[in-house]
Amino acid sequence: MGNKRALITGITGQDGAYLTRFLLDQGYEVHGVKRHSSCNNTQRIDGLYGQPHEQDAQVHLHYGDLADSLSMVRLVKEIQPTEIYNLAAQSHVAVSFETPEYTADIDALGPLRLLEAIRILGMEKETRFYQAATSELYGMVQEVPQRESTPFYPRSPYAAAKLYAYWITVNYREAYGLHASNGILFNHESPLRGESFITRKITRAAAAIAMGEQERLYLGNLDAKRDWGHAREYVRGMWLMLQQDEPDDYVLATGETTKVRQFVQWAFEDAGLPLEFDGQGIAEKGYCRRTGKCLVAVDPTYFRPSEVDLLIGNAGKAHQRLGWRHEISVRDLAREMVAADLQSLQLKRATRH
Ligand code: NDP
Ligand code: GDR
Repeated sequence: MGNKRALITGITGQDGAYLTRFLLDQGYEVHGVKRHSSCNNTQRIDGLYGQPHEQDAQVHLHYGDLADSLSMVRLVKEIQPTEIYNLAAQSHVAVSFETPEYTADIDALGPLRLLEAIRILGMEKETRFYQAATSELYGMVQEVPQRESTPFYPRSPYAAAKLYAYWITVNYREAYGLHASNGILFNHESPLRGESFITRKITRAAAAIAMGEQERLYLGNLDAKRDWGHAREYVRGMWLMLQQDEPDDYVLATGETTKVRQFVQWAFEDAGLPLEFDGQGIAEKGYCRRTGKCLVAVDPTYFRPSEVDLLIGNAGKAHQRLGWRHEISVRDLAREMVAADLQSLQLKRATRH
């Protein structure tokens, strides 16, 4: 395929930002869908996109919304992308319990709208499609480690919506011959991770407490286990899926699982505040410093109505067929995130004085 032109929905999110950089390095012209917002929501990609009057800009932003099929059809028609990466979603599992209908509209019907846009415009042969599927599909443990053939058992409105998205992507591939692939990605994090997801919530708080700007961190279930990788490495896997002759579905994961409470301990250690578990049970006493000051406590309001207890992925198929492998360990990921949060607080403080 000559003249590579990508359309990224969710370009303003964590993965959108890393994928944009990656595709620019590969020589792509990148188009992204952004939503209107009362506040600037393009911080993660500021500096990458050009102004409309700049002829040689390689990143172009367009207003649109996955809830608005007309805007999707119009953008696909105008841009004529060779690849579409559907990363846009209401991506917060806990929030999906509060906004189940909206989550279904964006996360389930959104991909359908894009797939149908490709079909309506007769672009089945020109446009390849990536769907951001998720390890949340596995939900209640059926088999470990989880791989492509593991049965799904969604445990949230988010996961149920993504289940529809997964199958509609498979269906359009089988029914209409679209080059459409699902990336079943396990959790991936970075310094650009949204601030209400657990890893970033922890690293930001560890940095803020170390700098004397926060007293305590409140969390929910500390016993959940996640397979955490680095977002920078995972976007390459997305791209590799679309470079294959045949479309298919792939797990991307590290194969290592870590408890939330372990990540807490690493992050506070990296911020210079090693914690001691008091042995009494975290729910009662929390994590404390030797001085007895309690820095991390459990607030049951963060518990979910139904939880995914254990995720650990087997990315063997991606290793074999895509040549994809992760390199960054979860321990190094925690270190990088804490360092970035400390640096950003130090910068803020320096500009305040
Ligand atoms: P983020 O929450 O960081 O980004 C989500 C993006 O979707 C943002 O750009 C957001 O825009 C956009 N968006 C939300 N609603 C709409 C809408 N109605 N119309 C258009 N755009 C919308 O998510 P991540 O980057 O972490 O994840 C990317 C995708 O991968 C998501 O689909 C997520 O569900 C999925 N996923 C993520 C994993 C992870 O660990 N990060 C693992 C597996 C799957 P705005 O900035 O305006 O809010
Ligand atoms: P997850 O990520 O639900 O796996 O979905 P999140 O970081 O929100 O939660 C991970 C685990 O930590 C527990 N937890 C808390 N979570 C949050 N956000 N805040 C808390 O205070 C807290 N305390 C404990 C959770 O209960 C959970 O077990 C992410 C998203 O990026 C999805 O879009 C993606 O599909 C999946 O990863 C794979």
